[in-house]
Amino acid sequence: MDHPKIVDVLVVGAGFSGLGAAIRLTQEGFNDLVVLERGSDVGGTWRDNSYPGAACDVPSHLYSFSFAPNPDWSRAFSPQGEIYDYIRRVTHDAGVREKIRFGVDVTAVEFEEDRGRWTVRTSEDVYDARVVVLGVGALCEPKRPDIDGIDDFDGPVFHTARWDHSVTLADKRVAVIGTGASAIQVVPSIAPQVSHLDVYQRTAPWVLPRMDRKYPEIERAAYRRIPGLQRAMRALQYASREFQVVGLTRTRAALAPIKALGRAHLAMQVRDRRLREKLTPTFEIGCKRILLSNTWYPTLARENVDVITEPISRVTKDGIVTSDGVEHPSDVLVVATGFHVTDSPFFDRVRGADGRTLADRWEDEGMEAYKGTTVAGYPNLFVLVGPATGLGHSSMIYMIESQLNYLLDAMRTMRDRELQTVEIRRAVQDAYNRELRDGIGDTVWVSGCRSWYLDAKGNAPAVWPDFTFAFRRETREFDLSAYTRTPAATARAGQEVGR
Ligand code: N01
Repeated sequence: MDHPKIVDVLVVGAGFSGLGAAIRLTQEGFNDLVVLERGSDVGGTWRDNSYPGAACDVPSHLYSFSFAPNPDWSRAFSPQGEIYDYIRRVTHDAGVREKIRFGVDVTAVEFEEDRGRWTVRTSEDVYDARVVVLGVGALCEPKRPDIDGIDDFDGPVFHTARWDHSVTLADKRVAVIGTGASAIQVVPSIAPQVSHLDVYQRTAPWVLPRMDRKYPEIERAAYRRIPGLQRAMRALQYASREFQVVGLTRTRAALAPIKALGRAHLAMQVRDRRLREKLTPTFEIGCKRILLSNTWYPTLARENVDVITEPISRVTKDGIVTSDGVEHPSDVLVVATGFHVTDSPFFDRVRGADGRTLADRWEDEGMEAYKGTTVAGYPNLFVLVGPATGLGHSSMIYMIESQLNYLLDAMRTMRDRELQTVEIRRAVQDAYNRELRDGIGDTVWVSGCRSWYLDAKGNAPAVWPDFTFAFRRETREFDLSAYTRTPAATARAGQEVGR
């Protein structure tokens, strides 16, 4: 075997989180860094989710890096292509593209305790790294539904996050399974071209009006020219979103106006009583991500669209059979069934100091980390978009930037104190998570719905249960006293300090 490539920091993934890490680290002088990306371009989820209608449901000025504002967003909610272009431009402008190795699949990330370093195996080379930053994202591994017969379907079957652009939908009978954030963007976009569309709904989502608008040139010019204006707009968007946290985590009554808006939106857009009943949510608003669309309900009321609420029994080669025995013929099957979040296959590839994978650890003990970022038993590993960082109401980029502050301060601390490794103390991590769990019991996310925030045991380890500024505050500085550490000079002997 060839000698491993030695690198100080290895980042896995070139989506928002991995790129953010690469940019901030190189800006701070941590230049001995490589980013491994399995795809052929940057962009992560914004590269992969190219389905018709893909767009962001967080306002553009907020859904961007604070260090790379874009006055040229074309509208309040950016379409996927514009966000993808933004990520590519930011990568280029920051000069980090040359740090990225594309088409490299990371197959194993293993900590070697005697050396205090990580061995990272890939489809190409082996790397030997001091620090590993996981930027693989939470919504990156499509979850295909486990439905009897689905592999025997005669026509194309694809997930929204792996849209097959070679398939023509015009004049076809199409089935879409799922009614989450992806489905409600796809369905209105394809309904006008297909001959018939069946939408399989297991749970009716809460859908609110989408306050989207084009930004006229004069407004964009103002963002370019008036100092602080764009920042003020971002702050306004942030504050209006953050207000929801009161209802989501503390006072359910604060959700009442949002709920009333959702009910009114449905009543105004769907005249047919039977359809309206089907589309009326039966769970607490906010328990699943609140969806935004002005076109979802009118599309479901179209002549060529049926909403099917009978559970799916099986897929045949010609279509879908529901529990009432009816076979619904289809030419194309689109699965909009979400992602492996708490059970991402990538966790199987990461082995800590005791040889256990993150997948095993998190399956047995729950998906837990410290401040969403570091994990006991996995020294010098920084997980971006890790446990308890997920949001439904605001921008994940805000959470990522908070984690980057923590990462950067950890790197500076290790450099200044000449440390080889830092590892969160188990007791500190446990206490931190006990507090999180105590807080989550009162939140809306555990009020009885099914969502990607929850794990198989019904706990909600993926979601941040507080104001996002509270997370920003707790990740501002790296708290070295919570960590055991090994000094650089003695790492090879496995000596520890700070216990
Ligand atoms: O996935 P989901 P998504 N049989 O998990 C249904 C982000 N996002 O891709 O509700 C039948 O939300 C499932 O039914 P139920 C955003 O964070 C952001 O839509 O579990 N149905 C549900 O309806 C979002 O939260 C944007 O009963 C099955 C759907 O499939 C996250 O991605 C845009 C089924 C899955 O919904 C995921 O959204 C798009 C089965 N076997 C996505 N299995 C932005 O704008 C699952 N379902 C930023």
